Amino acid sequence: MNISILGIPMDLGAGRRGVDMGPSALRNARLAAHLRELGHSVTDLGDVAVPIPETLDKHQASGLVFLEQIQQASRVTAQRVAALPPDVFPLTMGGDHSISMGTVTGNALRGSPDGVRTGVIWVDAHTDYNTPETSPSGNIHGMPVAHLTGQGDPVLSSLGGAWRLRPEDIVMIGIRSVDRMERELLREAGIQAYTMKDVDQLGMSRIHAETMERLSGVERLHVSFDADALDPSVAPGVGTPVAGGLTYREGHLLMELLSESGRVTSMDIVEVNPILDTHNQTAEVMVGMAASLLGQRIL
Ligand code: HAR
Ligand code: MN
Ligand code: MN
Ligand code: MN
Repeated sequence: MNISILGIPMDLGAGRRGVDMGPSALRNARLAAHLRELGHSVTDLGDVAVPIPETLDKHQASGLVFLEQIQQASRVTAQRVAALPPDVFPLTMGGDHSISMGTVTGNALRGSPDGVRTGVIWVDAHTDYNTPETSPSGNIHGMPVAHLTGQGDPVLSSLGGAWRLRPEDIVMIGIRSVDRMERELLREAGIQAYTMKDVDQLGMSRIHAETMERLSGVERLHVSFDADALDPSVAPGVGTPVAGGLTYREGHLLMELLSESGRVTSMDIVEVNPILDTHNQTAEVMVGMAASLLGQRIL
């Protein structure tokens, strides 16, 4: 397979600095080399330009933190991804989770200006379904799924023109932190979310099977993997750790089963924060997750 790696060193959507160094940490963990060992042809496209927060005025007219800069970087990200040839597997690296507004949109628009039906598997401790009205923090990395489905601020929800991610084409896995009003919005939209209770009770194998069944009608399938889905003991280098997350093996099993399905067409790795990490452990773990999704087998 032809894999294109693209970094989006964005931390404007998060409440603390450091995830802008995620792409460097993942490159340092030899992401491309690991994928080449699996037989893939890998091209590193470098990084999208993202402004440095200290150079910006935090409080803008819109009220949303760094709205204009995030919109601009998301637009460029979507264009870069949409321009990739259809046979390429885009592997996009954050950065905070706001980058997925651009990556998912770009993947849906690849080779088709109106966008094609795209499913999203959102692996995360959080549902990232706040709107500017419901967000307790104002941080845009808590809002990308809402914007992809056409809600929230029109500046962000119109990135893909008329294309929208359908709520029934989203499956969330690993969930254990949801804000009160965000929960209401999720219920109204009917989004399928597997909490950690579901992971404990059903097991990852059954969750994978149900996910594939639910997303059987989509043409493309994007995996958006937030490192904080994993337990903080496995992935300590994240800005918003939440106890009780996916084990190392639950993460790998999901990636291995998705790989076997042969249906995944793109992936994000987001929220790796090297400042909070120990010896780049979290980037190393996430490189392993990408390798499992892209064909690494134990035997
Ligand atoms: N729900 C909280 C908020 O909206 C925190 C969510 C953002 N944290 C993430 N995203 N890492 O997954 O502010
Ligand atoms: Mn290694
Ligand atoms: Mn997230
Ligand atoms: Mn998260």
